[in-house]
Amino acid sequence: MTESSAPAAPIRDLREGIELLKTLEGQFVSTAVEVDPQAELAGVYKKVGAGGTVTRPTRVGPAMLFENVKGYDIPVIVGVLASRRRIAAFLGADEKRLGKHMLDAMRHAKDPVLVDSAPCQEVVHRADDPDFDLRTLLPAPTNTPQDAGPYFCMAVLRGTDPETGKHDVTIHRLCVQGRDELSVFMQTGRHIGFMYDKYDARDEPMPITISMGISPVEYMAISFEPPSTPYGFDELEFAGGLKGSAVELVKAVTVDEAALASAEIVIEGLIQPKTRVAEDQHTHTGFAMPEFPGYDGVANPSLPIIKVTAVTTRRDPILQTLVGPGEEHVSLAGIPTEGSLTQALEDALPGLVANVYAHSAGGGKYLGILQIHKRDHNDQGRERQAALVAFGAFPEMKHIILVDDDVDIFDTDDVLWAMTTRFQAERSIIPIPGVRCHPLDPSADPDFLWTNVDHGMSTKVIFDCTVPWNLRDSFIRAPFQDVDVSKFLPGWTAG
Ligand SMILES: [Mn+2]
Repeated sequence: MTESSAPAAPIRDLREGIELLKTLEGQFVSTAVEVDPQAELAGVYKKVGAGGTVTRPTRVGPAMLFENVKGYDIPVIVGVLASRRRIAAFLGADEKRLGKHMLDAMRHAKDPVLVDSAPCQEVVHRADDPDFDLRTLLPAPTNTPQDAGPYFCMAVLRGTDPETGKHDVTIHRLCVQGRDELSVFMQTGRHIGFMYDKYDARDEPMPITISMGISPVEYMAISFEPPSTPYGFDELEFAGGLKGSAVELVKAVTVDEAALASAEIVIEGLIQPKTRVAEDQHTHTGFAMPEFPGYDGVANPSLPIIKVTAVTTRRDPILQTLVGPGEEHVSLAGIPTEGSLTQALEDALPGLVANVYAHSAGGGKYLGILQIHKRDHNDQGRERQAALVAFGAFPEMKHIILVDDDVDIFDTDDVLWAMTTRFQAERSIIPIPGVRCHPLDPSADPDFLWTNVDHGMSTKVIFDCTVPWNLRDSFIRAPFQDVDVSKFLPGWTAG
């Protein structure tokens, strides 16, 4: 793998990101036709560009701005990060080396800085104003008609550990529950949730800021998860590395916490101790919203409540959202996964793994494709060791496909070609039964397979589609001449 260099992103915030997309062919569309934020908006974008694991038909398409949202003055943008091409443009990086680029950023981390004033506080709506109502102020969409309620899906929570003073930023799903109330789902082990547990035990409210519509570059950085970003590691330092300049924070107006200065919209509030509500308390649908594996999540029966104290915005703010289990989730989950896997594999087996793709079909978590560079007969069998390292680094990884370095890991046709012509099931499938994987995979259940003694257990599998070293001469692809097509078709670009 190549030398580490300091990344520098060409954009500072969402608006510069949108302007950049407008200069790229096929990466941005907008509509002035009125759209209902309840299910209709997501229904439109599912067809236009959601991609990922959503119900077909879908595709990877442009980001989309809905200028005219029924009942609201605020437009909604969706799908900003729902394509590797766009993310590469935002980061100033090679589309096929995003994981590596993320890793380089981690080596150039920068402390965030506090600024005195920020555009995200140009307009202030205080919750103690009797006219304040979240439900009419911000166009939170639902993804499907059976969602528990309207959700903020790109909500970056920032909190502080009451004992250590360390900070964390994490995206959590927030469901609107009333004029000044949001429920917050924090999966066990997530860092903001760990902090909240400490406040909860002390019976104290936890100050929180919720930044939305932040710089796309910042969104990518804060999506890194453990083990790459252990508890106490402020992901905003890493975001500074990815931007090439320090992330700017601004003190909240009504709570003792800071928000991201680049945000379009900030919600300030206090997570209440000792209080829990059912996520679908008003709708009783039984469902939350679509999860990344492509199925609807179950409404949580017992979630903490955020009492909102203020909403601050830019002038003419834009609300940013995503469509459930689409390509945007794959980007946010999978590209950081690729960065972490790249690191773990290079540490364990230097030079063996040429590239890594956390494939869309697994939501960026369940399915990994490793491109293996066998150098001599000693590397025969090390490809399987690489798969074991990847499983070790990411417990949520279920299927790993190994291919040679003449296969394009981002071209699923090519990967399936390798799985067809460089694969004999009896020697090429390596199942590892009875491993705890991820509870949102519905097949990870004893009813599906008896060796799954508990829900969340799976058979991990290595699909070794690499050519055995001693047979390599029989597997040389037909050798076409390499030509410069732009000589024949001016302006032609690959892909
Ligand atoms: Mn964290």
